[in-house]
Amino acid sequence: MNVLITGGAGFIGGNFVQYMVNNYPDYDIYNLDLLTYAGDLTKHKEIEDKENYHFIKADIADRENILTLFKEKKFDYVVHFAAESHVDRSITDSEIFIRSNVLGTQVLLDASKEINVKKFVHISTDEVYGELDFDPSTFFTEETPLQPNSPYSASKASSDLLVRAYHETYGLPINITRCSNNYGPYHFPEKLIPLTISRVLNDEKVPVYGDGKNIRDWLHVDDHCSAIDLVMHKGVDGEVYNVGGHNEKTNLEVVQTIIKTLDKSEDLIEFVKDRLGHDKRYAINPTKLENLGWQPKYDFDTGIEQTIQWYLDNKQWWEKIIDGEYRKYFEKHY
Ligand code: NAD
Ligand code: TDX
Repeated sequence: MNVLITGGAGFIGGNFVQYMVNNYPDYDIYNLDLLTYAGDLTKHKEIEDKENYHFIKADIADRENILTLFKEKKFDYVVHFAAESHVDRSITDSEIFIRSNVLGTQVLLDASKEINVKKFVHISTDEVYGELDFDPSTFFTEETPLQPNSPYSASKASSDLLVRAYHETYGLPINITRCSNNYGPYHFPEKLIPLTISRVLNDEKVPVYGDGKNIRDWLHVDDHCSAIDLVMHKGVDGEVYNVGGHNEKTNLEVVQTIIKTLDKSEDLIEFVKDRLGHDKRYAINPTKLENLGWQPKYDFDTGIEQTIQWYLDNKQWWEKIIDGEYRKYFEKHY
């Protein structure tokens, strides 16, 4: 079985590559990644010598190269993570989001259609549904209309619609997963949780947008990986599956939890200008996926504690990142 994982040098794709290499020794796992600012291969030190792991440096939007590669490798499964993923960057400049997220997905769909893949799993996000208000009885279901609010989520919704269209028009066997916010090892420190951990550990101020009351629904990345494994093997062709573990927290609660766990002072919190078009609340109803047989393993308290410990144990990974190009981005952005 040849499995192509795009974006496997990034956060979630990277965790999924390791999950697949370790759990499916009989599958050949191909990690295809352009190695943008968000991609790095040092995370794969423990699997890079395994016989079933292969890396290909390529741009998903490079049509000729991708079509040739698919004909050569005859992938059975495509699990598509590669994307520009940071909302704030899309607000500053959305051009690369359209190229990688929309055009890149279209190229992969064309290539998958040419070689009749068994399944194309498109990794999407709850952000395509827009925002919920603060009524805790409301959730995103698979039937919630798409109402993306940021250039990032609009690019993801566009790619979701292309994936759907390739199923309707050409009968391509697809699934779309829409997951809530992930956290866990190798999360790039521009995102709220790793940004907070790394800055608190360095006694630096943590920027909280607006009043900090916006709500996100957090899922440990390992639980996302097991959900994708299930959808890839058991998902009904053409279906969308929402992924989430009922872990709603305000941003302020998340930041306070990290500060408390690290035994630091809340004086590190700095309320800053709100994100433009900042979505109020995300919350997932995962019943459809649970009916397929999925259950998350982590509760937030255990997951966040283990994640904080991971950042303490793996300082060399994130220190290298925050000392490079990223520091320039951070200083310009805040
Ligand atoms: P990430 O930014 O950490 O990683 C993205 C990876 O894609 C990087 O390795 C990058 O080099 C690669 N990439 C970008 N453009 C590429 C291109 N043109 N060709 C080849 N590779 C390219 O992202 P992430 O947080 O791991 O998110 C992965 C996917 O999951 C994305 O599609 C995102 O929309 C989706 N998602 C993320 C979350 C979350 O909380 N992070 C939640 C739901 C869904
Ligand atoms: O410095 C910050 N301060 C702050 O208050 C940052 C970076 C974020 N925030 C807030 C904005 C959000 O309400 O924290 C919340 C989480 O922000 P991000 O970590 O940027 O994630 P979010 O915008 O929710 O999007 C994430 O989840 C869905 C991923 O980055 C997306 O790729 C995924 O689709």
